[in-house]
Amino acid sequence: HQNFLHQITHNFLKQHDDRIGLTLEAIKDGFLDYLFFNRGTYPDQATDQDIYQALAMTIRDRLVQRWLHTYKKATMEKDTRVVIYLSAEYLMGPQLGHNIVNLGVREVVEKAMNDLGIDLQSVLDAEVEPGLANGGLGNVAASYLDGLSSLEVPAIGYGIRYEFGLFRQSFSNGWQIEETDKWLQFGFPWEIQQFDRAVEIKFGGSTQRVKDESGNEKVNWIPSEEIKGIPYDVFVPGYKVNTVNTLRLWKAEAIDSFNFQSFNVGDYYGAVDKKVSSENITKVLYPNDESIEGKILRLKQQYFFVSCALQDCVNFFLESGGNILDFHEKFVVQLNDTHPTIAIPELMRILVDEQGVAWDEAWHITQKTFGYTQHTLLPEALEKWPVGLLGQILPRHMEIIYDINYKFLNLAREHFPNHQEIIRTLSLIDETGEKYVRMANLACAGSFSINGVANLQTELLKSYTLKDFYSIFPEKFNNKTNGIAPRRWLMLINNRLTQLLDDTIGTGWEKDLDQLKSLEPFAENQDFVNKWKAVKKEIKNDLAQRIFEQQRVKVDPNSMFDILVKRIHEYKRQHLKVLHIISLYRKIKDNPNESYVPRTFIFGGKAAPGYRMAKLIIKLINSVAEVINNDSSINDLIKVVFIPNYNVRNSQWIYPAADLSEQISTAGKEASGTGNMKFSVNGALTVGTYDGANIEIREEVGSDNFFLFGLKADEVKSLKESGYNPYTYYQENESLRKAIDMINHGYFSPNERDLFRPLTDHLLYYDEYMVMADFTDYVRAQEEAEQLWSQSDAWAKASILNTARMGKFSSDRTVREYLRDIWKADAVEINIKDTLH
Ligand code: 4GP
Repeated sequence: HQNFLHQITHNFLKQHDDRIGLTLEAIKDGFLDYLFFNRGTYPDQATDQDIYQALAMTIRDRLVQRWLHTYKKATMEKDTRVVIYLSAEYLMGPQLGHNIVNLGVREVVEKAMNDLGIDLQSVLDAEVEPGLANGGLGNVAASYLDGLSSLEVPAIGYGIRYEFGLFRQSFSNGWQIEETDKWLQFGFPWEIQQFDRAVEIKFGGSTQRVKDESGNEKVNWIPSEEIKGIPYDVFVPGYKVNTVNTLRLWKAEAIDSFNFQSFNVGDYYGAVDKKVSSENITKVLYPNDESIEGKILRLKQQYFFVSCALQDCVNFFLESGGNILDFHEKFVVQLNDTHPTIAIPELMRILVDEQGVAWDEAWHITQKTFGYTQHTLLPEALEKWPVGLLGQILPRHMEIIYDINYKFLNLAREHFPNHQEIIRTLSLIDETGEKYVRMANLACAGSFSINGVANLQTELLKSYTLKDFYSIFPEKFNNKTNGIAPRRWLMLINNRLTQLLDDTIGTGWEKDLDQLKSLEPFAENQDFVNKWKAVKKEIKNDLAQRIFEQQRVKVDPNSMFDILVKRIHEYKRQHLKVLHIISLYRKIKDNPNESYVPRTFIFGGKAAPGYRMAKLIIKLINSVAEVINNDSSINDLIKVVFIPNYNVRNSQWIYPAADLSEQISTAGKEASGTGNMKFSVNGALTVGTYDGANIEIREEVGSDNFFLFGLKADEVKSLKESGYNPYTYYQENESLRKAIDMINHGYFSPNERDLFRPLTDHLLYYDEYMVMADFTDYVRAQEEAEQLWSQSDAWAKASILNTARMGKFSSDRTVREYLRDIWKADAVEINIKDTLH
């Protein structure tokens, strides 16, 4: 009967090809159909949102069959290995344009819209993006899913369907204001709810030792709270292949949303209370990119989604006839930083308590299942949870962690006999004061692979952060330098450059970014150089126009667009950039008759709402912008713009327009960076420190095409150890002193002179991130950039070489390395002509 129904569906699809067809007519018909029957409107009366939703549904139709085939024919099949990606964050970006590009129908869709008198770009602009991430690690999670699909490898990403994503940022009087991100307000057309795959999640209570039928001891967990996880599947299509993988995001719901006992006694609010508190778990993304210690809700979020994910994997593996002892053959589970680490004791619990697997065997399976990616070098970002809190929310997991720790420390003692101090640092439990569970230690003990995200960071992990783990398990450590998806970060966002590339070197580079190499000889071709400059100019015009529409600030597209966009954080040193701008401004004012390179400084980025210094930096940038942009005496030579609400959508206008990319973190602090790659592949030159992936970018593009400055990681360390005194730099460098004095004298805050004191005092007397020490060399690098800029052909050539030499940083390369060294999963070609059963 089931086969019969499948057959009917397939016959139906063949006859009614218009739901899956990629022809101009099919797409136009589909679109008009949705507009009328689904949105209830005529084309001439449709709002932007109607048009967006109708086109989204039309494109989604084209994904469903491919997705279903991938899921049923590849993922669920017992004998294919599936990559499972666990991440608390996914920065998916706007979906419509991306899915159109990956389906390979950009031109057809553009034409279909044109025929109907609609501008595709304005449709794309109507999308509200799912901002389910803080930044970096969510961005790579999304890129790697895209890469897995493009390489036709079956994969599932698991995460949380936050009702509210990362807050929206606006400015009031220069200060950051946070507003709720209601991204689901108009509905999200790219997901399918899967009620029948809901699972139950337990919290709290206690454990009990009981004997099973055969007299073996077993542990029962008697929870005090149970809720339901409902999955929503988001399509992840590969580029011009049939593979459409699944991003399965979980929403928390109450099991019993209505408590009738309370209701009967007239307590209506009490009755819905439980529903509200259960659903709170997936209400909002924590807006911090560092760890959020001690927040019960955050721990519940983490456990909620990993338990949903592992239960789901176990369920469909057993449904398809798998043997639980082969779990690690079927799945490899990548932990995206420490946030999903509770998956390790959770898998142990499922195997031992629910599936009756013996402890040692379960540990063997667990250790063969997990790989761990570490994304940070900031010690404060290494997550830890108070033992009391973890034990209260997850009592069974706390026992399991202690058991793991006991065995793990026995092993560690064999490596380090009589090294009590090392054993203490290796322990999964921090016992130096209040007891904590160290999630990074748990991840290292429970995974077969531990990787950093750029060479330098991996080396620093091995020699400092995870040094003792490295001496016990050197074979587990490996590096996977990050990459970015060329489809989104070049093709989609930079149509103009894409056209020029296609016309010059042909297509094919989007799947094999190394092909951009063949652009190199064109750097010597004057005709091409002129075209390159013309394209850049048009792109900068677009951004200039957007800036004017949004902020009423006129910027000159002929000026150097010097851009710093990323989270606001002291280690990323936006304040170093501000000091440079102020010193330049001072110089122009003091010497108005000299000649200067006209420059536009563009900022973007959000500060964690509780991070006061970062918020003060935002206020400073806006205040400096206010003064400079309104000072007619400098003849518009420099302008400063802070684009509010930096997100994927806004960034898509920014990266292609950059001349100079600012990657100026204190060396040894930025694990990798991926913005640096997005800029460079779009032809920006980098001014950067010897940090993270900057080092590898410079290696690739050549030191002539990169402006390096600043202390190296070991120099930062030794300067700190030898007693760093930032005040001496203030005394010795006049332009630095003048810049700081201007801030301190209230030049940028006339009504509140001391407003920025906390910032300047910190710089003068503490300066953890060595802004003062790097200032002089930073200004030197900026002057070098200005010199090259003055020879516009030489600059264009360096810009071309940046794009041409970025092949290494395709996320396809990174994903291939993960597949080769860690995941060991194969491609499975999807044939949508096959019948499904
Ligand atoms: C970020 C790192 O700060 C950044 O250097 C890296 O490029 C990115 O991960 C991706 O690997 N870390 C986070 C975080 O986003 O929350 O720790």
